[in-house]
Amino acid sequence: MIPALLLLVFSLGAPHKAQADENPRVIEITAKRFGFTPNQITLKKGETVKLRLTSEDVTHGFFLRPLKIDEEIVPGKTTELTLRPETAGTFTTICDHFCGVNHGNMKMTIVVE
Ligand SMILES: [Cu+2]
Repeated sequence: MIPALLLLVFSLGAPHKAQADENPRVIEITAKRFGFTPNQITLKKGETVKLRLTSEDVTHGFFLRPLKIDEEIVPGKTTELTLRPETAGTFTTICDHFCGVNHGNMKMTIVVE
């Protein structure tokens, strides 16, 4: 009786997980000279998230080699990117599109735990 019940719980659990991946958590990120808002986000390892990037002024970059992110954020346009980090750690995305004098300080932290 108990194993059958467990089986039922597991089979109900599975579609739930698939559904979560189809409707991932959406995180809005705004770029503006010379920073990102929010400037730190925390993700769970293996979690699918959708980042929605917009710019409030000029074109910025959003680059992070370890997570294979290489996007351009163009004013008036929303750049969407789906991410599923498989490695825990603290990562720093940079703006790799020259946007002004403090361009080199334009960074955002992604924590994967
Ligand atoms: Cu920039």
